[in-house]
Amino acid sequence: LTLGGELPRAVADHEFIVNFQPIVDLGTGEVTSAEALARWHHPTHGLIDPLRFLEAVERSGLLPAFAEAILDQALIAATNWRDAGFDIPVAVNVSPRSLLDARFPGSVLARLRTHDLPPDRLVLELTETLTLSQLDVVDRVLSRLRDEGVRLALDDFGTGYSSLSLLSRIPVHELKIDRSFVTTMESSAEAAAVIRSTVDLGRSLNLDVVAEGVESEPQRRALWELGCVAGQGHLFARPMPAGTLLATLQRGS
Ligand code: G
Ligand code: G
Ligand code: NA
Repeated sequence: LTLGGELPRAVADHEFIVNFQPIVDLGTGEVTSAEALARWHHPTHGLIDPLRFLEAVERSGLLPAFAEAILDQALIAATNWRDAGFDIPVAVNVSPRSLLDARFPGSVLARLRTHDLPPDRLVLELTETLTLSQLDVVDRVLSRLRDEGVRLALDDFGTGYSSLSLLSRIPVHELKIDRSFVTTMESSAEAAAVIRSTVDLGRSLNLDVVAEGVESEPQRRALWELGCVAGQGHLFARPMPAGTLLATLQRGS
C-alpha cells in the first residue's frame, strides 16, 4: 500500500475508526464483550482493512497517536454501552511495538481515568509475535497495567512456536484460540486436540478461553462439547459500529 504519506492527515482528520465484534456465550448467545477492530475510513478509497495499513502505521512514528485514537474510541463505546445498562468489557488489539514503549502503560491508564472506566473493563489483546528477547521490557510494561487491573489476552493462541513459553513468562487472563483451528476442527483431529488442550489449560490456570472465527452451527456445537464457552465469529455477528452493537444489545440478541 502506498498510502504511507497520508498517515499524518489520517490521524489528524480522525479517519481511523473502530468497529466492534461481539464475543458471545457459546451456550446462550449472550454478548459478553466486544473486540475493537480498526478501519481506515479513507476519503477516496473507502474503508480500508488493518492488514493493509497497520505495518505502515507501526513503521511511521504515528503508532502512539493511532493507538490512542483507537483506544479512545473503544473506551467511549464501552462507557456508552455501560451507561445504557450493558456493562461489558471492550477488547483492544495492541501492536507488539507499543509494548516496547515505556510510555504506553501510562497512556492507557490516563485514558481509563479520563473516560472514568474501571481498568477491568479493558482487555488488551497481545499477539504471539513478540520475540523472547524482548520479554523483559514487555513484562515491565504489562506488569504495570496488570497491577492496575487491566486484563490481558493472548491472541491467535496456538499459532506461535512459543505460545507456551510466552504464557509462562507473561501472565494473562484470557487465551484466544486462533481461527485456523476452529476452521479445521471438524476434519482435523490435530486442530480439535489443540482446542481441547487449550480449554484444559485455561481450566487449570483459571483463564478465560475464547474461540475465534466461529462461522457455523456445527462449529459452535463442537466447541461447546469440548468445553469452550465463549466465541466470536460470523455465525454471531460481523464487526459493526458501536451504535449498531448497542442496538443489538438492546434487542437482546
Ligand atoms: O478486522 P480484521 O479481521 O480485518 O483485522 C485484521 C487484523 O488486524 C487482526 O489480526 C487484528 O488483530 C488487527 N487489528 C485490528 N484492529 C487493530 C488495532 O487497533 N491495533 C492493532 N495493533 N491491530 C489491529
Ligand atoms: O487477529 P484477530 O484475532 O484480531 O482477528 C480478528 C479478525 O478476524 C478481524 O479481521 C475480523 O474481521 C475477522 N473475523 C472475525 N470473525 C470472523 C469469522 O467468523 N470468519 C473470518 N474468516 N474472519 C473473522
Ligand atoms: Na485480536
